[in-house]
Amino acid sequence: MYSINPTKTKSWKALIAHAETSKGLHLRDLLKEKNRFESMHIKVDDLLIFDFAKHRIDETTLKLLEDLFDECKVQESLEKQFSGVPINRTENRSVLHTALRDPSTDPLIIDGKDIREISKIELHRMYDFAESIRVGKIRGHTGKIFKNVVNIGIGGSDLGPHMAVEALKPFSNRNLKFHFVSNVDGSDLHECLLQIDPEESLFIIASKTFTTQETMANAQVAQSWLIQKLGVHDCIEKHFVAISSNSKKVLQFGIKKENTFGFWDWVGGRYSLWSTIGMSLCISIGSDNYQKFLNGAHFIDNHVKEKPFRENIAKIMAALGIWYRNFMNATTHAVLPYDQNLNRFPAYLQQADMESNGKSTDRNGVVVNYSTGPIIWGEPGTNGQHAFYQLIHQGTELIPADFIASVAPQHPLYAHHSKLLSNYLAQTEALAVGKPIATSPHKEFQGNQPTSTLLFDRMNPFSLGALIALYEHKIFFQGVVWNIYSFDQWGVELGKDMAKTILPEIEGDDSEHIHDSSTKGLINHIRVLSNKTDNN
Ligand code: G6Q
Repeated sequence: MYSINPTKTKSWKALIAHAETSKGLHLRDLLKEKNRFESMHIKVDDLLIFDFAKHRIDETTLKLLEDLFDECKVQESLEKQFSGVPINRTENRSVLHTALRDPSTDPLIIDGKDIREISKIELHRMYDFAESIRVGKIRGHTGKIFKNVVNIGIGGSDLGPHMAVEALKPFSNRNLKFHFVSNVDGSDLHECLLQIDPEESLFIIASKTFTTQETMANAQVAQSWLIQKLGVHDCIEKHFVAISSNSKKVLQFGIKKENTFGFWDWVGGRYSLWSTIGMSLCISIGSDNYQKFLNGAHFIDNHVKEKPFRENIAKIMAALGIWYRNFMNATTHAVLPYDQNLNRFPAYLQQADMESNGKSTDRNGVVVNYSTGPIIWGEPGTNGQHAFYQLIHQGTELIPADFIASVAPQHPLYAHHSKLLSNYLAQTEALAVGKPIATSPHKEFQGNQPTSTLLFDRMNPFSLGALIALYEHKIFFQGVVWNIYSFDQWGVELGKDMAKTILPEIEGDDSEHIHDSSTKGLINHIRVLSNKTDNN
């Protein structure tokens, strides 16, 4: 990968100067410009419209951001990613989740193997398995049809499938109930096991490494619970499936080869929804719909590869994020789906974005002297309107926000949908133009809060695939400009290691460990209280 310090580029310096002169811009005035909407929206077939007219930008801003992308070699980097160059340098891996959704059969060789061929074989195994579960061909140990699917996984092995199963509920097999257990807080698994009948439950153990503490702890307890409930060890064969790249560990755990679905190092955890990690989604919506989901993402892959900057939604999204983060000092970015079924989307994006671009060391190993990824947060509208929108409207922060909705509802309550959409549009208008004159200063709205509008024709497997892919590419483009490695996640390691040291101490090991005074005090407190509880 290239290593270009963005602050050294001509366009970065020009953007700093331009930001100074843009300080006086107000959306109320910008939106009065002739043809503003016409020149600042992108319509993609019958899929979606992306409106970026409600941003504190003008033609100069867009031109300078485009120059920045050119100087930072964004397009060249994208081509490297697609061609399999190991752009995840700190782990020496290619980044090819895009290949999973590409129907092409042209060989793409990574580590001596044609990954297009091997991934298609694995995806087809998943389709067959998912269909057999859906029609009741594969059943539990006592011959009962599965009614519960429990995905045990965490992080990238949970957030994607969980979000997508929720988002596509209207396309799901309603005879099946889906549960997602991720947390090592025992309540997560315990509450799930209370709800399900062991004879009718399929467990999917989703873990790329098959060593993750939380997932392994939950999988082991689920396994013992099932054996105890069904009375025979053999029941595991019928009720447990593994999704992993570590076949050795899966076998050791006791899951048979036929029930193991693989994926590979060139698919990062938080980008793995397109692989067999999507098993729960595939069972929920069926393999035809799952393929439409992949097609939607592939459609966007082509869009971002082919479209020039001004017609490229992911590039504009990325550029706007950089404009606010680096030149207007915005620290957060809100993602606000006006779609209840997308209620897990902000949480999913938090991982995708913050684990990818929450870095402060550049590609040369040097600490950066500019801001990188913002804090991503959000909740579905209209709920958020009755909670945190107050701060966006009248607080002191600049908070760019993405408003996501669909013209067609996913339910038959049409009057509700008109109400939802009127709120959706009213909020972006109110945030932009505000209300500068009111009967009291407390009732004034300054406006000038920027928003992007992503309005889909309808939410379905294809459009969900497209939506996710847009954000994936946005994240990648920003990482290129910020000159960071977006596909590693070393920041999650330290706490994990320390937890391993603290575990035996909490459990009563008396050997001396070095901790800061606060942590030591808290460990002692837990030990004292746990002893008291044990003695009662
Ligand atoms: C994602 C991360 C991380 C990972 C989880 C689960 O990009 O790598 O969130 O997905 O730690 O890991 P396993 O799938 O190996 O259990």
